[in-house]
Parts: sequence; structure tokens; C-alpha cells
Amino acid sequence: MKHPPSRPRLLVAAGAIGALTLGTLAALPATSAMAATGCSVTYTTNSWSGGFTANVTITNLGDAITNWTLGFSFPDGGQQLTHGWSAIWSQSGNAVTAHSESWNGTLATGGSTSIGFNGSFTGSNPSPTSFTLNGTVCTGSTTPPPTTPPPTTPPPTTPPPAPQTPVEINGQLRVCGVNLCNQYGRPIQLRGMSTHGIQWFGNCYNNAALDALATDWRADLLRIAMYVQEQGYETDPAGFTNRVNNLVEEATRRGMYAMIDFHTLTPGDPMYNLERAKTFFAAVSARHAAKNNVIYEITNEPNGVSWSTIKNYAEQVIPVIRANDPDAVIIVGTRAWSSLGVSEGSNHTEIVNNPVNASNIMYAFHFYAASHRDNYRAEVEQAAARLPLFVTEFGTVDYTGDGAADLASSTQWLDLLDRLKIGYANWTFSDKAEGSAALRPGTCNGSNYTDPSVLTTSGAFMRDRIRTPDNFPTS
Ligand code: IDC
Repeated sequence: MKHPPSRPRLLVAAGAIGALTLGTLAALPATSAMAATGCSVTYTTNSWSGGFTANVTITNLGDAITNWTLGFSFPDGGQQLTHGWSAIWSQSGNAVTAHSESWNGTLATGGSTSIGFNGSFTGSNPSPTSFTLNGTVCTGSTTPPPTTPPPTTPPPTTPPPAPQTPVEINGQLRVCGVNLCNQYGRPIQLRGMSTHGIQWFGNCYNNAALDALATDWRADLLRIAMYVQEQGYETDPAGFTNRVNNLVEEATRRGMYAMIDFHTLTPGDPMYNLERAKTFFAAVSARHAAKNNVIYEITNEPNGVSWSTIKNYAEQVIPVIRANDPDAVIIVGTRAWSSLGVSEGSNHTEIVNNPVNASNIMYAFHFYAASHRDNYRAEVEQAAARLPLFVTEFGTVDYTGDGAADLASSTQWLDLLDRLKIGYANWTFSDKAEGSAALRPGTCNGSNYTDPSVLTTSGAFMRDRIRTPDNFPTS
């Protein structure tokens, strides 16, 4: 029974096992993950002075296995495996491993096999207290296979509702009483920006800039300022008509309302441009008749002329648009730079007493916050009770378009317009070196329109005002 120690042989055997074990270990997790596991082990010894024989019986209590590895640890540091049989034995430190031979690897459920070894010891020879078979601790009972969770179909991914654009929500607008109403007949306020003169600042209305206006500023509205004089429309009617049409398409693609501003300024008599207006509006209204987001502003700022002259002009231009686009909202400039007459000593009653003979129209009011204050605000408050108003242009600065932004007066103005649900477009979404411009000079040469550093004082103020939620009524 006594077998002499034979360490060199064991070392060679251990090396061989190491090579075998690699493949086995890799296979183990896959099989054991699906199988019931369990085992019991009996371990008995006969010992003599400094040596012993251990008989080990392994019983498989789990599903059938085709090879096995028994593991245990000697409790005493002096215990040493010297020679084993019926398995490929190895020892590393206190840890002992026995791997099945080809002939006893298969163990059915309940099947047993006996193996053994001789060992030496220096102090005592306690038996190991814990065994593992293929990694499972042998407790004498069976562990059912882990219940494989049913294949999880990922929950249907409901895409987050696409944020709706102002035009998707509100659809075709129409004037209702003194308000602008959406497709549900509910009053709304549109908040947005005006271009500068597109003959000068066309480079500011590129994709990145308009994307920023629609998604970063969350503007509802783009006012397209097409000057008629000052190197504008009169110099190239077809070319400017195309430019306006293209910007209408750009606003439409981004779900914004497009306001076409026939930007008369000097001379102040709109009749000076009557034929141009008819030609221009016939063209753009034909082109955009099927759209629901186009608003026509037929004259920017009449000045030095009577209200009856403006009314006469309006009643000639409006039918040209109506012939193509019967349901579009049309906005008429008012006397004295669209001040409802105030800047030339009149007031809104001249309109109330002699309104434009057309339906679905609004009247323009313009202000520059550093120049126009309480008396203008009072006028707007009164007029708003009787006339549909739209602030198609205003500045946070003085009437020159330059100087410092008057944020206190601008805040008073915008609070008033919000309360009265009067729509507005701020002058200007451009990088002109003047106080009213929202973008710092040079911005439009670049591609970044969302970094706060591109905004002027006026731009930062306006962006904050415009990007707050609209809460448009939807029923
Ligand atoms: C101003 C521009 C300025 C330009 C000038 C002349 O801000 O850069 O040189 O027009 O074209 C208005 C007009 C609007 C003016 C603006 C500021 O509608 O065209 O823009 N303003 O002066 N009415 C009152 C003020």
C-alpha cells in the first residue's frame, strides 16, 4: 500500500493537466449554466506515521456529466499528495484537483466513482471539509438549473413624440376678432425674428443660422425683410422674388411661419411702389398659395402720408394676394412708421373709423423700446381692444436701430404684448454692427449660431424671451 513520494512525476502530470484543464474550463460555464448540478463526496483515510491513503467516492446528483474535476483543499499545511490513481491528480499549495480519466468521466445522475491517493503529512491529518465537482460545492443535494428567463423581447420602443413645430401645431391661421387664431380657433401669439435687409445680410440666413433660430431660439416666425429701395427689390425684381421664395421655403422646412415683408421705408408713400407691390405679391402668393404658414406684410412703414392713402394702397394690393391665396393673413402697415399714427400726432382711431375694406387682415405696430415708451404702450393697449395688431418689427434699442438695448423698456413692451397675445418679430436676426442686431459682428461668416458668445445684449435678451414655451392651445 505504501507508495514512495514521487514529486517529479507529479510535476510533470500537473503540467499535462494544466494543458487539459484549459479546454475543459472554457466549456464548463456553458454546460453547467444550463444543467442541474449536485454532488456528494465521501472521503476516508487510513493513515500511518507521516503517511496516509485516502479513498474518495464521488456521487453525481445532478444531470449526467461526461467529465469531471473534483476540487478540495487540505486543511493542514503539512499535507501533501504523493501519488494518486483513477484520476489525474495535482496539488497547488493546499488545493488538490482530481480530473476524471477517459474511462470514468461519465457519471449518470446518481452515478458514483471511486478514486484515491496516497499522501504524507507532518502534523495532523484532518480530512477536507468541502468538495466541489465541476465547480459546484458538494452539499449532498441538487441545485436546479438556473431558470433561464424567457427571451426578452425588448419593449416596443415608442419613439419620443417628435417635438411639434409651431406650424404643425397651429396650422393655417386666421384673424378672429382682435386676435390671431390657430386652426382650433384659439388666440395665439407668434414670437420670432426679422431678418435685416436681405440685400445686405443674405449670408446670415444660411442653414446653420436658420436651424439655430428654429431649434435653439425656438422661434415661431421668420420675417423676411425685402427692402424695395436701397439696392433692394427695385434693382432686381426677379432675383429678389427668388430670394424671398427661397427663404419662405427655408422657414417652412423648419416649421416656422414666414412673414413676407415688402420693406418700404423711403419714400414713405406706399403708392410709390404700388405697381411693384402688385407684381411682387402676385408672384409670391401664387408660389406659396398651398402653404399654411405664409403671412403677407404689404408695406413696412408708410410715413408722411395719410391713413386714407395707405388704405387705398392696401385695398389694391390685398385683392392681388387673395386671388391666389384666399385664406392667408395679410398685415397692413400703419401711418407714421407703423405707429398707428402716433408719431405724426394721430392715433389708432383713424383706422377704427375707416378700416381697410377686407377680411382676415391685421394692422402693424412698430416700436423701438429706447425711443417709444409709455404713451406708445398706452396707445397699443387701447388699440388692441379694437383692432387686430401685429408687431411686425420692433427694436430693443432706439429708432435708429442702434445704441444700447433698453432692456427695462423692452421687458415692459414684451410683457404687454404677451398679455395681449400680440405677435412680434424683433429687428434683427443679423450680425450688423448696430445695437439692434442679435448676432455679434462677424458671426455670419462662421458656422456657430448657438454659442452664447455669438449673441449681443439684445440677442441674448430676445433669445431668452422667444425660447420660452409657447403653450399653443391644441383643441
Ligand atoms: C435700419 C437698419 C439700419 C439701416 C437702416 C436703413 O437697422 O442698419 O441702415 O434701416 O435701411 C425702421 C425700419 C428699419 C430700420 C429700423 C432702424 O423699418 O428698416 O432699420 N427702423 O432704424 N423703422 C424704425 C426703425
